Amino acid sequence: MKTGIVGLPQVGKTALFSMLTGVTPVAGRREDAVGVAKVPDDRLERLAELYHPRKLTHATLELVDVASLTEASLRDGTGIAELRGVDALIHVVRAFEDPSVPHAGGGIDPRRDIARLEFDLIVSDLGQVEKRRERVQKDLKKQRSAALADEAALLERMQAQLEAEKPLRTMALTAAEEKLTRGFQFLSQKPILYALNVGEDQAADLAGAVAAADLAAEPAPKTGVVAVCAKIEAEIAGLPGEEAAAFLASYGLQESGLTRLARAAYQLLGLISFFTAGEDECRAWTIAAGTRAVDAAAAIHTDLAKHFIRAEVIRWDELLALGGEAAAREKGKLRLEGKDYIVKDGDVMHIRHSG
Ligand SMILES: Nc1nc2c(ncn2[C@@H]2O[C@H](COP(=O)(O)OP(=O)(O)OP(=O)(O)O)[C@@H](O)[C@H]2O)c(=O)[nH]1
Ligand SMILES: [Mg+2]
Repeated sequence: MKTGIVGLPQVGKTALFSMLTGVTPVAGRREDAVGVAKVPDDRLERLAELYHPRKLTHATLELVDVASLTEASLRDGTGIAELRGVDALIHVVRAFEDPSVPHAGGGIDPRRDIARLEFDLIVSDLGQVEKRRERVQKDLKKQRSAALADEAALLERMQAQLEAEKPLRTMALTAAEEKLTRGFQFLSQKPILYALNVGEDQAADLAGAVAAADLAAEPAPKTGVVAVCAKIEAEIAGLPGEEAAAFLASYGLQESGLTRLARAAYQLLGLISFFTAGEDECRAWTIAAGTRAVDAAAAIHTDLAKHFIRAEVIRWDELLALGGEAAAREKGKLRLEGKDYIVKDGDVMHIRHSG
């Protein structure tokens, strides 16, 4: 999953990116910085304690810190266009007070900043819709086709939505329409996670910070909110697990920002994790909620799907409670599921195959 970090200048985008990925982009760079964050997963760690695997593989979240996102490029739209290829956006919104760090809009006002960036997404999409509409109308004059007429009608609705300054993500689309729009990679259609970058003084009460920013009530479709303190995350970045936990606790935090951010992103995108576990490797796999066992097997390896016989399935905590696969099998607790079984978050699966 690829997510793009957006936001107004000097809100902590790069700080957050570095903390999540461990990558420090060169100052003044021209290229986008791309990094991979390991998705923290306590369940996977616990499975690893049971198996002592040679290899432990977490799920990952790919992040892009867009270099061209400046005050000027936001104005002319060029910075924003870089983001078309991502699955979701993380909008870093400034909530921390610091007179030494200039703030584009003046004082702290998350709602204003969100509206402002949303407007840039909308303008960028509107340009695309208008261009495509012209093209389709020209083609329709040459040759009437049902597909083109459908597209023209949809584009007209989209244009009206955008002209009313509403993002495309709130528009109700049929599955067919959704598919039709996919190729355009519209920005205001992408799910968006607002990452409220709070000051250290607000860290102990993140829910309070979200409420204070007026972001708690009535979440819009395909949006999510998570509060993080980039400053604190920076301090724990390189610390061993226990020290990091103690440091977080000293601020009244139970989990790292990455843990909360990853959870919010999974929820927003409708993603879940299942595990494969053994002495060789314990590993977390990311799939869409509602995925069938045979398709989950394909996420591991296409051959596994092709030669799929059955999946042996047990919930991660049941497996731990029983003390391992052998005991689970003996007690008949390993369920045998077929291709159409809908994989659940936290399932540990072993795919039996004939390949
Ligand atoms: N006090 C405080 N300062 C922060 C926090 N997060 C970031 N900063 C500071 O804000 C400044 C801007 O941070 P960046 O991460 O460079 O922000 P950015 O959004 O990438 O900025 P541009 O790429 O220039 O638009 C830096 O001096 C950071 O140290 C925070 O949580 N608290
Ligand atoms: Mg930056």
